[in-house]
Amino acid sequence: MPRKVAGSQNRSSSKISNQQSAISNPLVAVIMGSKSDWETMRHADEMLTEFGVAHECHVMSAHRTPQLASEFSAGAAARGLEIIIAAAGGAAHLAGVVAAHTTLPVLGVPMKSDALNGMDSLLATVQMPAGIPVGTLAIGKPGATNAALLAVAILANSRPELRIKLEEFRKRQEQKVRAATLP
Ligand code: AIR
Repeated sequence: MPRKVAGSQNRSSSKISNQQSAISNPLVAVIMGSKSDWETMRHADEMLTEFGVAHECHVMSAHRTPQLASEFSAGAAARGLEIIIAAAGGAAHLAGVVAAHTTLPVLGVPMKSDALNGMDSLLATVQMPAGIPVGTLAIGKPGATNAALLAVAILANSRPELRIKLEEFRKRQEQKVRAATLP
């Protein structure tokens, strides 16, 4: 399976590859329906890396690799994963299918699509039937970034060091906005 594994101690330098790194206990999986989603989803990868959260990235599709998607999500909790970030575009069913196979929190990121600018992805991801939730983020890069930040916030509930990092991140962000000057 195309994959990339990263963690606080040893970050794989490859983008999406078949290599495995020494990190054996990822807490977050970032999965996406196509390699073409990587340009957007690398922002989730980068944010998780910034916070030192061990994570892995894979390509899998609810439609093109349905068995892989269901096996991956059904086995995710047993492997120690705590959160799955799932991105797809168009008929974006990946997050919903994954959520159907696991009780782990699933954060959905709708990809911007050529045909409908991501509205199709957004509606396909967000409109889940009651009983199987997908926490849906914004379309595209803001959604990718915020999915990682939300994953950090969830993990921080039981990891005080992550809570401190998150508070520091917010402070730096606020300082940047306060210091902004207009031309
Ligand atoms: N996709 C892949 N399998 C099912 C879906 N919905 C999505 C991908 C990508 C879009 O289809 O997540 O956003 C286009 O994929 P590709 O591979 O044609 O570039």
